[in-house]
Amino acid sequence: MADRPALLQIGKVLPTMATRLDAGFEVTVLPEGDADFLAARGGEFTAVATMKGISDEVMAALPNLKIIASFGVGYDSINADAAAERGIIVTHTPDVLNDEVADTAIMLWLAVSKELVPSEAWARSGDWEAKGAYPLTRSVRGRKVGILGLGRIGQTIAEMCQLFGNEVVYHTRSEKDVPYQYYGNLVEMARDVDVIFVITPGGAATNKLVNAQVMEALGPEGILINVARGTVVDETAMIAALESGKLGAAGLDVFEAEPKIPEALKRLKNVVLVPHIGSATVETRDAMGALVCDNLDRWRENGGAVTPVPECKHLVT
Ligand code: A2R
Repeated sequence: MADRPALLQIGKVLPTMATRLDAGFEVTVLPEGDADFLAARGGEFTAVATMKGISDEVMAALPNLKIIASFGVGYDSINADAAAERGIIVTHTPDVLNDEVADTAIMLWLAVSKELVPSEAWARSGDWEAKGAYPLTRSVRGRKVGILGLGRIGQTIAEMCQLFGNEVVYHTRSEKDVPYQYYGNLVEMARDVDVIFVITPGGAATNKLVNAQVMEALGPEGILINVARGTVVDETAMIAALESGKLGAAGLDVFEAEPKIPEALKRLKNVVLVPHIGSATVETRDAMGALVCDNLDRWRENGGAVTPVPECKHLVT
């Protein structure tokens, strides 16, 4: 392997990452809108560092590619099966963001239940003086919580819910060895809980998993929190359910066509919307960036990787 392998950078990296990438690699940033670039130079690159996935077209234009180091735990914007077939290792950044994303999920739940946004507006606008105390809100204490996707982040959310005295139940494809009740059927779980936290991966297998039936089962008092991917929830059905009151409220960090958010969703009062900030703190993003670089450095040193995605584990010795 070359001392300083040629690395293609897709998207903007953090300053701490740029320093480390430059130390070990000959870095070229993929120019946007330059159709000729890959045809001319695609063969040079053996490594990719990406902040925003990689399209099938770009992957196909890199015939000598050996590793794709991706920033983030979700890698639904990378065809990992196709990469594995070509012997390309895909890596991601699990675990280092569990606490941050769980914090964001709990923040959204608290903000929705305790009506942070409208009550803050009440304080600022002078309504408090003019109209008196803000109407009573709902407590998160003692609620029954359903977690859709009890993986690394889902389990962290479950642990945080212990602090509020919540009973936690969950739905996944396979039952886990955990002290929480398992539901094999998502609609049945939705019927039994006060809130659902959505924290599965994105991609085809989970597309619109939370459909109208699930949201209606969650009900007029129910709360939906999505910190996974916008695609996991049927957004059109969610807007209809929130508008009609069939679903009580929602706290959303992710959207189907983000950064676009449907106007109908923005108009709703029973939602809290944040711009995909799940893991977006200085501390956690630095930790994620460091793990991207750790993966690339390991590969440069011995062809391995620290955190390959499951589809590519067999490529790493
Ligand atoms: O289904 P299982 O037994 O493989 O459990 C996984 C669950 N899951 C699903 N649950 C229901 N229906 C599905 N079609 C389905 N597919 C996967 O989601 C597992 O319990 C959980 C994913 O856990 P981890 O792989 O540990 O992911 P992590 O680190 O918690 O992150 C979850 C997602 C990322 O993929 C990003 O999209 C987002 O959070 O940041």
